[in-house]
Amino acid sequence: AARLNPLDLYDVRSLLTDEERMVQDTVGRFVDEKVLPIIGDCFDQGRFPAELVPEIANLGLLGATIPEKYGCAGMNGVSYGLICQELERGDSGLRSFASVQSSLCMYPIYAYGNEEQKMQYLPKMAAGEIIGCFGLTEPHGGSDPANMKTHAKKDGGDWVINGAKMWITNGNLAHIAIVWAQTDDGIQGFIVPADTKGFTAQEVHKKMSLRASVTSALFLDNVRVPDAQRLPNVKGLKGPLGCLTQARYGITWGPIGAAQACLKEVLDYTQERVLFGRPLASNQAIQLKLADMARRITMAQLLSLQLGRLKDAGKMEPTQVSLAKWNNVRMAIDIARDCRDMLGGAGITVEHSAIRHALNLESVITYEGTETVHQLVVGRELTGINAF
Ligand code: TGC
Ligand code: FAD
Repeated sequence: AARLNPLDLYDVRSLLTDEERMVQDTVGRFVDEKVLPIIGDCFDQGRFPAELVPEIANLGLLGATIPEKYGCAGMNGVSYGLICQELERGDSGLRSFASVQSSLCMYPIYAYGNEEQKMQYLPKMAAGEIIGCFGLTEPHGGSDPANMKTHAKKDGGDWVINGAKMWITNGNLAHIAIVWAQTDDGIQGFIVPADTKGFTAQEVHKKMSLRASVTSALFLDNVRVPDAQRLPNVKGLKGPLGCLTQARYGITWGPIGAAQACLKEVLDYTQERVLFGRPLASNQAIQLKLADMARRITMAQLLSLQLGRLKDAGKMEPTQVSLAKWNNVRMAIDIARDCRDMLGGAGITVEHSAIRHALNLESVITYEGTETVHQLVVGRELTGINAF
């Protein structure tokens, strides 16, 4: 009898269009050929593989859902999700790079920028020639961005920005930063070129997670930008939160890839490793764990796909994104930790991927809204009571 695909027990792939399958296969090949051979060493060395950016751009993976008019691929939301899933099957750091560039930097320019800003930045960002970072979180508390201290003051035709941002992905790689700042008119977004006087990025070292990704602090000391650098079409916290909804949507898909990588690894390992005279996989205690992983991956796949279909129909709600981000990252981190355990001692080095994924997912469960934040968003939806 034909065996089911252990990484896709419900044949979720059959629910994809030909075009979506093609996107998945193209990114999957790239990850198999270019990412997997180097990524353990990148993590070990604390190095982001910047040499992969041109190919990621050539494949159309940056700003993939933005229309072709702006040099982008014009794909649908499900395809963007599949891109995230395949990249994170490689490493969460690589998916982070793509999430930030696409959803947190290109999306706000596309959604809140004027035509000149879109033409100036989007084609070069799609080509990977301009890299962006997104500065919302501040050192005193990321979960409550409404309480930001960074502020921008109007001075003639310019804005003068002061403040600090913390834990910023791509910070030291970026040519531009999307900086969110308090103004007399509420929170507004600014496109700040990284070479502007008074702007500095300082890389965060000693990370035990997302080691193949650049994370930085940003400092803005009387940074002066013309009004033309302000994103004119949004004011208030809903500006940055609207970007987060896009990125979080992609993050619901990414950890499915990480979990699949871990499951595949232990399926191979437990069949080959012989203990007590039989393959590890023939023990009930092992099979229960493997079966439970397949169950949780399957549920996450169906959740993200339906979320993507809602998104492409223009019906996706932020609460639905919160539920899926919470569920799918929790699913993946639990699987990665269990897989690490099933590899025994071999599971503690980067020769196997489980520990790398498990450690990466410690960031993924924290960033883009912690697990608790997302649980409280769902609780608020159910009860109508704001418990933050
Ligand atoms: P609240 O009163 O709920 O909302 C303020 C305004 O925003 C609107 N809104 C949203 N709009 C779009 N998408 C969403 N998800 C939205 N959620 C809320 C809302 O309708 C309202 O609009 P209006 O017109 O009425 O003003 O705001 P709150 O202060 O109560 O905050 C709620 C809370 C806690 C959920 C929010 O602050 C939050 O999400 N906190 C977590 C912050 C966070 O996720 N930071 C992430 C930083 S970026 C990052 O981590 C990148 S890592 C990426 C990588 O490397 O891959
Ligand atoms: P805090 O907000 O201080 O939270 C601490 C703890 O308190 C958490 O467990 C939280 O769940 C809990 N908590 C908070 N509020 C409540 C409550 N009301 N009730 C109960 N518990 C609560 N930010 C950006 O802007 N741009 C980026 O590119 C970016 N990249 C990142 C990359 C990495 C690797 C990491 C680790 C973070 C990144 N972040 C980025 C920041 C990230 O979004 C924040 O770390 C996150 O939002 C949490 O903020 P915090 O770290 O200040 O924790």
